Amino acid sequence: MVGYGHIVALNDSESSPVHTAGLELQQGIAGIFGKDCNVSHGKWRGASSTDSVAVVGTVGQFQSSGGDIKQLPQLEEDGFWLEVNSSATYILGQNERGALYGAFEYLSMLAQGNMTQVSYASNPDAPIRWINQWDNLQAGGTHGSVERGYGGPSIFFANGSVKDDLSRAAQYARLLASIKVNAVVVNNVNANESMLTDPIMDGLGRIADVFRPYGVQLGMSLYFASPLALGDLETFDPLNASVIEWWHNKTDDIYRRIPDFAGYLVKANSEGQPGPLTYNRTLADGANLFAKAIQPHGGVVMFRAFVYDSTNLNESHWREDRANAAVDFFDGLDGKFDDNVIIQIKYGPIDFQVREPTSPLFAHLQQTNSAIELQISQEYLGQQCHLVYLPPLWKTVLDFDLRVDHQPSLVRNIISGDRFKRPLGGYAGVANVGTNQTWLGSHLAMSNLYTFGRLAWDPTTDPVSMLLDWTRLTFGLDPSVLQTIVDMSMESWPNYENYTGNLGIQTLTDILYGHYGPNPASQDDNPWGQWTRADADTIGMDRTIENGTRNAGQYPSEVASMYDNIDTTPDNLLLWFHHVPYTQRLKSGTTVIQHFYDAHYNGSARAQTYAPRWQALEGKIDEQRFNEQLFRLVYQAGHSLVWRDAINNFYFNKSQIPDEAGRVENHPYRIEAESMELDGYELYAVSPFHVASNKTCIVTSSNSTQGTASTTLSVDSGKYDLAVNYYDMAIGRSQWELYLNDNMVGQWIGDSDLTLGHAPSNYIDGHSATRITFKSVQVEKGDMLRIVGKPDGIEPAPIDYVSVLPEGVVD
Ligand code: GCW
Repeated sequence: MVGYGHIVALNDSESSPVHTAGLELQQGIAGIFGKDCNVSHGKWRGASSTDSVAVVGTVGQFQSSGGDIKQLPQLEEDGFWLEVNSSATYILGQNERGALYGAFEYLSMLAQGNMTQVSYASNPDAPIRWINQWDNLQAGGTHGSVERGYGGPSIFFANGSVKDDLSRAAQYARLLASIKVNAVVVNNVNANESMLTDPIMDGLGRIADVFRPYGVQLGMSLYFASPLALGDLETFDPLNASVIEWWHNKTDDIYRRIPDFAGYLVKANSEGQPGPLTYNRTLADGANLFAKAIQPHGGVVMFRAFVYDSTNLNESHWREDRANAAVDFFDGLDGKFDDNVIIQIKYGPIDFQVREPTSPLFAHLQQTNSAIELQISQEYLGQQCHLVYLPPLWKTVLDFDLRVDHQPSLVRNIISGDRFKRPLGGYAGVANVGTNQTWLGSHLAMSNLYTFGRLAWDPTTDPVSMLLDWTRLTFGLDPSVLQTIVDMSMESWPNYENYTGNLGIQTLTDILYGHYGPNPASQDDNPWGQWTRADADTIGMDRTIENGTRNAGQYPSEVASMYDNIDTTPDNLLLWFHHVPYTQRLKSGTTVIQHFYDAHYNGSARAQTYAPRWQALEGKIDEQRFNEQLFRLVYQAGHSLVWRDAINNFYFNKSQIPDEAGRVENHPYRIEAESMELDGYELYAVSPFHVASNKTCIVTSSNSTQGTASTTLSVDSGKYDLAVNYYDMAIGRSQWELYLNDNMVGQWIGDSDLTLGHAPSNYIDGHSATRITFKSVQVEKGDMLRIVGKPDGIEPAPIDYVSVLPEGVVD
């Protein structure tokens, strides 16, 4: 082990990342080894001291202190040199931020028990490694404090202002510096002109101040029509001279407060946001307006490619396709953007679905900088209530070869700037953390934030090795903990895909409300364009060139012909590119519909194994995290069954093709609530129908009186798991009690808003549908099972069914 008498940080200014690095090393070494080291800030007087020493600073600071490292290679911006030898450790950044990154990397080695001697340079693959937060100035409204955030309210804003206490913001910057993220856009892309008022800009200045010691820069989302909305001008036409001057002045105002301001993020002409098209100007005119204002200050403009018309798309037009929007809207604009503009492109052509092909736009921007937008916040992927480890999904896009001009053209090499020799590019991760202690609302979800940073630095990093690092740093070195978390995480995304939307049909969640639980019908017959075109006989989007939307033709020719031809389209994107009968055979030999059924049964069965596997770690993980994560995994097991049955029922209902294995709509262990004897409960037809077993649940007859549902059990005497499927709405805390004869088996409350920290729905639907299981209950033949439900507020203690499950059976 390398010992430390002394840490030297080569900058004594408290806001400098090198100063921070000194303190982090001191704190980290104390935490890991229980050893106190002194830190001196400022100059280093050479290695003459007999004490072992760790020196951290920039290469420039080191050299001007008389230091010399022989083999030091040229470092890139934010890069660092890390050398650990028997007498000293040298952590030298190309800039101060790089030095801090090196310090964190070194601590990460030590914390994982890696005490080896090393000497290497590490450089980022891309300069843009940004986090986007979709934070609103105030809670309320349709999307609350953080749009698509599942970790509580904003750490930056409350009640229309920047918070007074920014200690969490500082902690966030620390966390992000440790994963080499260099900027955060703090407000929602659905932006608000108030961001540009003096009080808010002053507040942003305070956020930037707490970010600065960690080398994290602040960025801001802009509302395109701000000059008009703030009442300063009567237009927001990007070519109007007063508009141009207005933005220059505002930009100067920002830089006066925040000299190291990172740049702007712009969502224009999309989902109700105004933009240059309003004035028949091009998207490039719009982007360059900001680019020119910010260029003298050294800032950049992240201009989103997520531009589409969510009001006029019409499914009755066979060739219409939202997936075409980005390439269509940016058509003819390559080369027209200023050099400090970066086009920020979501990984797929639609919207963060469980599986999408790579966005074809990456291939079209060859004289324009581009960045990929990944979503850490699991909007369409279980919202942090389901375990879904995302890097395997992200890698399907980052490693995809678009074969531009028949040359290797991996997406990660396009966004790094290498493939088309662009000066800028990189990664934007939509994180949406909140005030929840866990940041994202779930302990295991944090691996997605960690690995986002790792991939943005080096996209060739292997998903398993990053996960191992994260797990060691988060839960320690116990081999069984490592194995379990890695195994569960690595299977989690394919599994989630299995029990949600298969074969490229998209997640099949409710796209009109919540984006969480199942609602396949919501995809179609509306202008949002996330269509499946499912009817009684067929399903899938025909995106072929001759007969379909021609979307396949947006890809370079090698990729285009692969997707255009059903025989060469991979099964997992079959329904993305082709419209086929349910009886279409996959390469595996099974039919589309049977694959749906099988995948949903297999995926949800696999999800049942998570909680027991986690439970086997009891005592090896601290109690709080153990219990909180266990709760989520049990919840996920229940909700995966809701998904399974909803999707299978829906497509069985449409196609009338039975499951070859006879499982769909055949549930011998279930007792439907509506078939029980009811007192104070009445039947309720659930919408969408497929999120209730037998389409129906029961609700109390009034909001204030309790109901009872009872039935005599005819099963043989023995031990059973008693599972109750019910609905836990966001508003209301109903209470339920389950009895066998007069003995209470258990009671529970509809409080998932508290326990999950996230209330997915105000209704009885696929978001609120959930399950509680009482394990191993002794049942005698002829026992009377009784559920008493007490409504609360608008929540009428709804119950769907009870399953009386022999040991080992889940249904
Ligand atoms: O994924 C969709 C989300 C919107 C989001 C939009 C976008 C911030 O449902 O909530 O708006 O994409 O990325 O702009």
